[in-house]
Amino acid sequence: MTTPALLPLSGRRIPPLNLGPPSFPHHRATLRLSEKFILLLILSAFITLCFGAFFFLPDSSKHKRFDLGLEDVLIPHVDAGKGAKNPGVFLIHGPDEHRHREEEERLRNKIRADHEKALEEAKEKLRKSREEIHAEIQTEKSKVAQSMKIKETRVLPPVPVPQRIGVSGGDPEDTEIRKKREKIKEMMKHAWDNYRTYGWGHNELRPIARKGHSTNIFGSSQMGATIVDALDTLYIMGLHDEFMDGKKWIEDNLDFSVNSEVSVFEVNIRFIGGLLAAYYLSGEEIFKTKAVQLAEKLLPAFNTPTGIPWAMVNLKSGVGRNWGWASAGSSILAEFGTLHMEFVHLSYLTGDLTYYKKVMHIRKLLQKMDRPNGLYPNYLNPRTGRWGQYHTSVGGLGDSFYEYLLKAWLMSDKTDHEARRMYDDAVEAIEKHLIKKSRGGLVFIGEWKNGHLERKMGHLACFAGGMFALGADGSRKDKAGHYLELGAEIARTCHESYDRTALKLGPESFKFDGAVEAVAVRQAEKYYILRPEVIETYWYLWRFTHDPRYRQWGWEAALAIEKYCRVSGGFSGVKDVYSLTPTHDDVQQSFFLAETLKYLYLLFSADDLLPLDHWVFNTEAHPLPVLRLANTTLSGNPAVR
Ligand code: DMJ
Repeated sequence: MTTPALLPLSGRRIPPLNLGPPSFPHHRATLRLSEKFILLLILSAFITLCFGAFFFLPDSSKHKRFDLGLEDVLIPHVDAGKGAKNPGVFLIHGPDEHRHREEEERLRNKIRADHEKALEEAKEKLRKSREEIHAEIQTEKSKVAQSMKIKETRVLPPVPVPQRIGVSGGDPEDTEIRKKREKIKEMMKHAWDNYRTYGWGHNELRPIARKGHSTNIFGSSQMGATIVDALDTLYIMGLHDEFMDGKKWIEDNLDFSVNSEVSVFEVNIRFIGGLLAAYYLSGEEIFKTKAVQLAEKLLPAFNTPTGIPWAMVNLKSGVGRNWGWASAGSSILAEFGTLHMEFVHLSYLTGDLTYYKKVMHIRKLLQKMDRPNGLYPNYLNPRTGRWGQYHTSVGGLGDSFYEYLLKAWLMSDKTDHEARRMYDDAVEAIEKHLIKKSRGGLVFIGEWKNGHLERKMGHLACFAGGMFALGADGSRKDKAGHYLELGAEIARTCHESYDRTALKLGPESFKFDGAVEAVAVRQAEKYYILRPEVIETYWYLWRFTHDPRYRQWGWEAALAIEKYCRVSGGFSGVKDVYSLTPTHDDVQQSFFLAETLKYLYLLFSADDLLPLDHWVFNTEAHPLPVLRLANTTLSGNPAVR
């Protein structure tokens, strides 16, 4: 790079005024006054001429083009505009020239200095030993770890905590009902105590082998899934010693800085949901702190080209990926669509809108997409933003997405109209294309696969009975009665799926094909793994109708669980509900304590325990309070609107 010669504005040279000592002193004394006067006159005429020449030059001569030849040091001219062809050519306005020259010089010096500094640093590095370099890297690492720790232990802003309404009590008046409720509490104690003895700290329990158990959804680490999932059930049942025991384990052991790949959905609904519910019920800060620490670890899962999160994320590295079996690398509707409730609460509690924005982005993206027959396919590719296989279900892979649309509306104190609209549209399409009546008069929800309806309903889809009942109030065209009735029909069908088995426990999935109604056909669909959905639906229907049949059906299920799933080391799933000599699968699922036993307990409690106008249950049965934001904001801070 060469510095261009800088020329004066006019291009002429002005002879310097000699104000110094006279150049011909020997004449000085001899000059007379008149001569001095004439000289002065000539001088002033000359100055006037120069001055005039400067002012009367044509305007264009004031602008001079300079080709700086500096492609990398650009001081764009204000008039250059977007279409300027040669960014190296500058138009320099007269009065600005000096400033530009200085700026140019400054930049050049800075570049030179930076280069020299980088060179020095590189030389310095080369002189260092491997050990020294290694030590430096370690120091840098611990600095980063330290700053992350500070972030982890940071004090969260105080926000108005919603009132803890109906967090205990609910004693039923009827003695018979009270006894049943006591029995459910005893079952909870049996499940918890055995986990405490044989599986403490592990994710789940093997009640027959009497040891810890885990699956890939929890990653490779012992994160005490059962403890976190069970906390709120223990709390509402008044099992306070057990609750405090769980709290202590969480305080001392629950650590998310582990090299472990977990399911974003499962960790969100069980851990974040469980911790948030424990916080709102008990008011203990530790649960909120842990929920936020974990949520921060999940955020890298959203780093995809579309913002649709990966199904799994490594809690340490933040690397995400999808399940190998999910339609050509797709993310799953029921997974990325079941984050809203927890993430809205996280933003509320932290004052950090990041969580809220992540889930709203998902919603906006879904709204823009075409939906075949108005139905949402279960698979969406997070790289391309396109649907994967056209498979729609209200059971597995789709279920809780619909549930969260409705619950987003309820949780917002019925102000999130967009969510309600999306729920109503989705339910209308589901009713039109997926809900059918069998020959024997049972209403079921089928699955849409590549253009045809499969007449099969999963145990998971049985939750929809409760969802339709919960969404009845506020439905379009005042169809509340219709949706309550639809919920009741689904409850009846799911009860039939239980009643038509040997164990009075429902299979994983059942068919409606010719003479086959509400019965599993394939061996691989005959298992019952302590799932809650049918009992969940009984409970919602009970709350809205107080029809005693729901308590009766719930009790039948409780007795069957007690009879066929209870073992001395806890509770286990069974492999074939049509066989009177059941084989156990030897797994006590964490959702048995979080959901199944909680819904049973609520079914035999009075309605003032966790009233539905104040609490909304996440898909893992963790109650989160309705956020009434009229006097505050989502970030909890009245100043941030
Ligand atoms: C639970 O983890 C949740 O209810 C989820 O939404 C689906 N299934 C299991 C229990 O069956």
